[in-house]
Amino acid sequence: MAGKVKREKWSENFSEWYNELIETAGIQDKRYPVKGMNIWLPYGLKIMRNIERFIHSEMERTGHEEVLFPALIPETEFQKEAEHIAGFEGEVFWVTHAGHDPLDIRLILRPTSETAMYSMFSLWIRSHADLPFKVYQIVNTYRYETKHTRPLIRVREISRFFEAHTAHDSYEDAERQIREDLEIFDRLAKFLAIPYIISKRPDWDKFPGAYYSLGAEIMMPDGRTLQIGTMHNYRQNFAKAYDIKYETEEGEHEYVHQTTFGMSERLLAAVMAIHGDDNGLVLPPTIAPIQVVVVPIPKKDAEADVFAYAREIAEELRNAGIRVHVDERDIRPGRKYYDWELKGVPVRIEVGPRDVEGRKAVIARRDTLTKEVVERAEIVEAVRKTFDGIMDNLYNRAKEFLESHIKRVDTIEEAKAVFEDRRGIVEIPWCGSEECGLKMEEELDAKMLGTPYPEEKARIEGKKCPVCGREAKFIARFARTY
Ligand code: 5CA
Ligand code: ZN
Repeated sequence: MAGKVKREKWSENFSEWYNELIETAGIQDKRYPVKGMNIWLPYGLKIMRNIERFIHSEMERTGHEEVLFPALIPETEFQKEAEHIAGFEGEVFWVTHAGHDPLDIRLILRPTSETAMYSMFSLWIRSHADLPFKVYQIVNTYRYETKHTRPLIRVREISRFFEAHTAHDSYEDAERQIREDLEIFDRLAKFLAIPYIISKRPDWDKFPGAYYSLGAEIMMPDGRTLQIGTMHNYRQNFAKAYDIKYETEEGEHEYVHQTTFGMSERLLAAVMAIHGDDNGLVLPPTIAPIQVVVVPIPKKDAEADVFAYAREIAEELRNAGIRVHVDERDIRPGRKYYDWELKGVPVRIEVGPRDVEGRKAVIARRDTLTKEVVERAEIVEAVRKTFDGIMDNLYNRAKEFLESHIKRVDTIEEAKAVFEDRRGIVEIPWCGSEECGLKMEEELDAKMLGTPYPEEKARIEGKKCPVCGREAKFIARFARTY
């Protein structure tokens, strides 16, 4: 119950809560003198690295190889795929000079790496034996975002941009890749205890140059959605522009089919927003730099025993592979609790003279703010069980929140009422025409996320499009978005 009261305030002032917590929890410093570019602080970077360690292991598991491309792309390469340029030209930073001289061929700072990678793919990919070809990198990319910038969420230097790029001998194999991306994404989401939905973007909002795009969205505390991952099937669009061909077994030369899969530090923003509460961060134990903090509560003049006991417990946990820290600072315990709660440490162990005597310890959970007394001899088991309990609780309460924010409606009036009330995602029948889709976006002052994916989930019968009155073919999702 205590936890619930706290989370209400978090949901009322989410935007301010978030901006403040980024700094107070030691994630980023926003005072760097370039708008939309922030500094990673050690604690924030450690959390992000733990997220990325999981991504690297997933890439390894699925046979993607890591590469690193330069950040600068010649204008001439950038301009090879028409839709891609049209989509990005208003968003790129240019390098026009070197020293005192203007460059003959101007350079752009990559907003994403298709146009950096694909002329090289055309040199590397020769035969069907080279396919499927699967690479990825985690790099900084640059986008001159014109919407309101926000740390981790909408930045102009995306400093932890993950991008996987693949090439295939057929459309079917590229489709298989998209299914693999979805599986990787699902495993990552479980690792972060984040429930999400997948939508197929409408044609007018797909990635520039893509045949189709899928987006993964989460529900933020204020009822707006945040896209935290995308998968795109390019078909042969880029292969034709960059001349990426392979020789078939029969000796024919065919263009490859390509896909990409992208994510960023928005993943960390999602973790902060979804699991956090009024006391600060709540980190899933999977990514917490410190999983357990041990706080000794010594009595005056009898400190040695309590400190020794605390260190002994920490040592045992460390040997069991748990990331643990003993807070031996000379300040009041209440002050220590406050600090570690703010930083989202999943488990706190409190030990005092009576615990030393009775061979016990107190385990405090960050997610529920509840305490439990455990036997000293069972400490490792108890901590592990608590971690599992935290992962389940974080996931379940977030899933309940997401599901309670998705509303099926039949009319524009009902949809409007949802956005006036608690926001969330509206699912409404749609004939499939761009005209009606755009009209609904305008009427609702919301964005169409797209249709539920996989496609079987998007089909409906017996309903009418609320704009034109024709038979509805799909369910379309609308939301106010970040
Ligand atoms: N080339 C494709 C796939 S790698 C691509 O760039 N797709 S994207 O534009 O959708 O970006 C991939 C992911 O990067 C998005 O899903 C989002 O999570 C993240 N992202 C995009 N723009 C920003 C931004 N300005 N700040 C933070 N993260 C961003
Ligand atoms: Zn219609």
